[in-house]
Amino acid sequence: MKFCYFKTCAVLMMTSACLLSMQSCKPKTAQSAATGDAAKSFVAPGKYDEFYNVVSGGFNGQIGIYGIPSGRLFRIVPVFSQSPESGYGFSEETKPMLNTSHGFVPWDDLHHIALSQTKGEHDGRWAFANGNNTPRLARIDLTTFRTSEILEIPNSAGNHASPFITENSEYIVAATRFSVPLDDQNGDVPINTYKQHFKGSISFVAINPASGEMGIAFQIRTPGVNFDLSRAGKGKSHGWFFFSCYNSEKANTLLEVNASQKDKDFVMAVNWKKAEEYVKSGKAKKQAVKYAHNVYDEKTHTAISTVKNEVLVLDPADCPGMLYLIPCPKSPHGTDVDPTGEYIVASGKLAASIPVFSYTKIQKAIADKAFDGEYDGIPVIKYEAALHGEVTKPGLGPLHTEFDGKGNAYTSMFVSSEIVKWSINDLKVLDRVPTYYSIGHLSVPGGPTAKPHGKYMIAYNKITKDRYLPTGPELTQSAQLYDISGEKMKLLLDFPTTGEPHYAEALPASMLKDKQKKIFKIEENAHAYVAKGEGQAKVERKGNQVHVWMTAIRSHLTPDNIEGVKLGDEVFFHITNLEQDWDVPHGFAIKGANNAEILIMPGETQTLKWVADRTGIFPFYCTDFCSALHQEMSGYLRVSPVASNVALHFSTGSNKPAVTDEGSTTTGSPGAGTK
Ligand code: RUQ
Ligand code: CUA
Repeated sequence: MKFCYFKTCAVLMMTSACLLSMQSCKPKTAQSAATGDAAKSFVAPGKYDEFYNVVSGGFNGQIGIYGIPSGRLFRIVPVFSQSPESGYGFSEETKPMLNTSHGFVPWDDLHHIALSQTKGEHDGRWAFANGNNTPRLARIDLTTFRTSEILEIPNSAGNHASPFITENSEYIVAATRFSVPLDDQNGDVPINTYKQHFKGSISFVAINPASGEMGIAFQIRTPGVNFDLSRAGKGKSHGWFFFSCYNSEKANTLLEVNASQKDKDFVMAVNWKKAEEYVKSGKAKKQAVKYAHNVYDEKTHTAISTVKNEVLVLDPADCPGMLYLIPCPKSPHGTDVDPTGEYIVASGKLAASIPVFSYTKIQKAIADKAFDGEYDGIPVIKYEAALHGEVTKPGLGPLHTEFDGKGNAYTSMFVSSEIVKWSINDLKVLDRVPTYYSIGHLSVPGGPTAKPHGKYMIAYNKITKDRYLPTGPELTQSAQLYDISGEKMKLLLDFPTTGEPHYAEALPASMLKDKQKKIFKIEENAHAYVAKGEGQAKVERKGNQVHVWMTAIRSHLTPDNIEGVKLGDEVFFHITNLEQDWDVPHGFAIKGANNAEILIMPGETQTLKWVADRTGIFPFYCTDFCSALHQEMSGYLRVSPVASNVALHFSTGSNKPAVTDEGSTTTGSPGAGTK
């Protein structure tokens, strides 16, 4: 379990008390889903769900795709972690996806999902996600549910306020959780010189509207605070971003105490249209950095990793009117913008109320210069001047807010384990339901867009104690589904999730269901080692490397007998799946492979590297049960001593005559040969 961070002792004690004895935190109105309501989440066998739910896997670095309302898990999409299911990060073609300026990083921590938007609404093209630990952003193609691109973020550490998307997918942002010395500075400084040397940064990553490709347009250098979360403005507030930040004390040790000295931290309002103008007028300075940009090409079926070495950086000192700070009580965590773009909800984890800011008032305050001084040269807007109002006594530990498009907001309460529904207009609490337990994020389908799809709400909880059959020291992670179509919220379903769910976004099944890619066309396969038919299967030696152009089709591999590999050879199995039918992958594994196996989709080529570490016979086989004769889909590779004179030979379907003299081999069937 991971928790969000609390800073006053009072709440810390309260929280740990709750953690030690969940009973005391269990809402008094504890209920289980009533039978009548449970039927609403029942999707009959053979029927489809109404929504695709794209859910972060947290520390597993993956994304889970679930159906709503059933809660059924359809797919795990590997993003920042190697996948023992698909071979992502294991095959030679996908390894470059996990390349960074620190080298190959096989596992990261993924928190937030952003679905692409057009005119403020979901457009069903891409999902974006953040890699927290080694700062990166990923783009997932929603026609293949595969990771297409990963972009590393320089000048960052703990990429938490990320990714958040603008209403036409112009940008996604990535703000650093940890301020650190900049990448081009000598970072070898005493940690307690934080106030002098540590800086924050916000990256604006532009999205190519046609291809979706990401590129860092510019970064904004900020004071050395910790950024937590963000949302883009929309509608009237389009052109702005709102970031929550804490540790305005700039503490570098024992943050739970030292970063809670001040009564208020900030929401940072960024006028990114203005920032664009400053970039255009040449105000941005070039900074030398190093970051990886990895792109997967669907035609070559191969990822290429490029290391880039420059970013454009804006310094707020040169850019008046670009940044403003709004005081916000007690360690703001979520900041969320309502569907109209007028209201900005900032949830102070330790605050007794939820402040709701008004975009119109913020603009007026800026025009009137209703400032309360400056923080590191950035104007601080007067709290009251920006405030629409406060939701009073909402519950304990407000974290995140989503909207239903009907004027209602739903806020998760970590400490009091509940969701509170309130009215944006008059800020009155309308309803509350318990969650089991310690809810983090919540999500309404389309909740962060201008047009929420509504109907359901899903809670993502940090604790599941006593909700499921126990499984050793670690209990399952879980989500809960609520019906929000009526006045009162109703619990419908508990469903376990893979990894720790943080944020999620759901969109109607109709947006994706009929545009799924079924196969990769074999005639379009431009892989460097493709074999487009069994006649192109071959084996070639290049020094101590042996390349095998292998094909897979129900139910044999070609070639399936390979001899003449020598001890110490590096063998590259380039396997092309010749199938052109939906959902007929073939797998490949060979005894002793250090990276175990790969899975190849119809029309695709993927490569498994294997080193001959001893002499002998090594069986290989298809690992995906593909037909009645799947168990027959196999073959043998022979490894001989370095000094042996066994010639390189391959065949399928023909037995070579057994040879007593190791030198005299003959060719086998058509398509077989001696090299
Ligand atoms: S955070 S539980 Cu990593 Cu999105 Cu709020
Ligand atoms: Cu191919 Cu089993």
